[in-house]
Amino acid sequence: MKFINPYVFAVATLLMVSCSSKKETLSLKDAYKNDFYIGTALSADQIQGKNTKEDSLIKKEFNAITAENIMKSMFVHPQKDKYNFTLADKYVAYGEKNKMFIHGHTLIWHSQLAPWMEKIKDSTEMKAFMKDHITTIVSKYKGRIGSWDVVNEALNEDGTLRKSVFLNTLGEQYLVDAFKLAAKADPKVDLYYNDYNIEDPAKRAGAIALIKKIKAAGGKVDGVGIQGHWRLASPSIEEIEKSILEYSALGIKVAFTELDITVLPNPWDLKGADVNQNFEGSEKMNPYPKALPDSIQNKLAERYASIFKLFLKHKDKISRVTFWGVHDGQSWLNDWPIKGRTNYPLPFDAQLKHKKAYDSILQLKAKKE
Ligand code: 9MR
Repeated sequence: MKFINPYVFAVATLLMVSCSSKKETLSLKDAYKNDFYIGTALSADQIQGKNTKEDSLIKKEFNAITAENIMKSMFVHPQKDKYNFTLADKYVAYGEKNKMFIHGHTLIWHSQLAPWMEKIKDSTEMKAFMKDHITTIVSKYKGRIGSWDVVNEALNEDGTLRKSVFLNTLGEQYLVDAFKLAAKADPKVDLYYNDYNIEDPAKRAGAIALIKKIKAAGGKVDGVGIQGHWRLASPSIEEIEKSILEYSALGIKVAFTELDITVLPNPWDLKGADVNQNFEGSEKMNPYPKALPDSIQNKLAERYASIFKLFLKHKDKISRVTFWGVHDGQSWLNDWPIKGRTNYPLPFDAQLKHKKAYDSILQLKAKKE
């Protein structure tokens, strides 16, 4: 038998191991580490690490987190004089333990309000609520949370202000007040305005006007959160690019905060269809209950690739890209706008296996570096 130098053998083995482990540890967060944070939204179970497989996937792939629900007002502030921070504390501790960027979602939002908040009718009471709510929560996590969605979804599709309980009681001043209160409670934390469809021209113009007004009135706005609940064919890359450019021209950061791409038919796209019609249980509206056909899997991968290609082009303007959920099985899009469907909007499937979309996002970096 030929003599093998044990030293050469050891080095070769080491090299093989390190190469293969390098391949194995390749992840979204590592691939994009010099570009922007890659985040995910965590459910209450994920915050508590209940599923070990999901937990290792989260730690491997993501370096930023958002609480999908547990920081919303109905959960943290269920009664006027009562806060419940049990899960929020666990969420922040989870991020710290894993050295992740921690985002706060969300302070002022018309949805998922506690019932007592819905009953607020006058400006004095609403002012007191906002002061107490924002100051208590932001101060509690001062220095530990990196950014907050201060106001969420204040706009209608045409760019006008949504008639929320906040607008009805305080007028548009509530927007300025919210940002001022948050900055006072933690002067260093980044403050965002977060909304969906604000890459569409009319709503985008409304968002730009709103951010300018808040800033002109002395509010601190550090960034805009474009949620990114998108479709395979829309919005166009051109509109997304225009949005990145126009928002960053305001001197603020751009984050994509709730990215997912639905592959299912939308009842509102069916021209002439009655949206009140009951689509639940309809096979036509739930075409892939068992698996996603390759042709659509490929389309999803191509769509993610073109979106991330654009993000990379503007990485100097983008602070964070967060997927709305860890895997397809968790996505809110399985139940909206029609309950009980099977959707495939994320880079990981319901079995936690990475999809072609994941590969296409990683591939962009492999080509570059
Ligand atoms: O994903 C969230 C879902 O579990 C909740 O039921 C829903 C309640 O409104 O909120 C979802 O998250 C929303 C986010 O907080 C704000 N932007 C839109 C998201 C999808 O509805």
